[in-house]
Amino acid sequence: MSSPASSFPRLQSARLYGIVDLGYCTPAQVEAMTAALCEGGVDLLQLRAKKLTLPEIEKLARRMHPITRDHGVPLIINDHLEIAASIGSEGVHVGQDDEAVARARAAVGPGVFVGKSTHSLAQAVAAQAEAADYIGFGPLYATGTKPDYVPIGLQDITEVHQKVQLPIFCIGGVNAERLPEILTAGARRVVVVSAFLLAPDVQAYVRQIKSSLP
Ligand code: 3NM
Repeated sequence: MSSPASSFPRLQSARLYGIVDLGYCTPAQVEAMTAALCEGGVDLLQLRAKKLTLPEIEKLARRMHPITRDHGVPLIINDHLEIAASIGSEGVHVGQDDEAVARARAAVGPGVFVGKSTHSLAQAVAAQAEAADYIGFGPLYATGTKPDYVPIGLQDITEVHQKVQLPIFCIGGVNAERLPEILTAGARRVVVVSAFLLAPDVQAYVRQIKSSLP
C-alpha cells in the first residue's frame, strides 16, 4: 500500500533543487550564492553545512531566508530541526541516520515539509511508508560532496518512480553533461550541488539545467 502523495503543491511542481553547501563556498559568499541560485531558477534551496556550529548555521540560515523568500523559493535546513523551527524555514531534510520523519515533523510543526535521503529502493519505499514529503534518491554517481557513499547508478530510477508516489529528487554527481542520461533513465527531478557551486557563472548554469528538465 502506498501512502498518499505529498500534500505540498510546491514540492509536486518542483524540478530543480539546489543546495548551498559550505564545503564549496565560504560563509561570506552565502548571500551571493543564494541569490544566483534563486535567480537562475532553483525551485527549492537547502542549507547544508556539515562542519559549522549550530549558531553559525543558524546565522547563515537567517541571512539566506529573506533572499529565498523574495524569490518565492522554499528554504530547507539540512539535519537541524531546531534551526528549521527557530527560523521558520519552509522545510527540513533528514538523512537515514537522523531523526525519523515523524519526530522531525513534530519538531518543526505542520506546514513545514520533511524530506529524507534514501540510498536504495528499499529505503525509498520505507521513506514513503514513514510519510516523508519528498525523497532524495542517490547518490547516482560517485561524488566528492558525499564521498563515503557507494553510487547506486541509474538502473533503479524507473522502478523507484513506480513504487514511490512522492516527489523523487535524484542526487549525486548530477551535472549538465550527465543530465540527458539521468532523464532517459526516468528521473524527473534533480538535486545539483557542486556543479552549481563551482560553475564559473552559477546563474547561467542553473538556467541551463532548468531548461532541460521536464
Ligand atoms: N546527498 P553533488 S548525494 C548531499 O545520495 C548529497 O543522499 C546524497 O552533491 C545522497 O551534486 C549528495 O556535488 C551530494 O554530487 C550531492
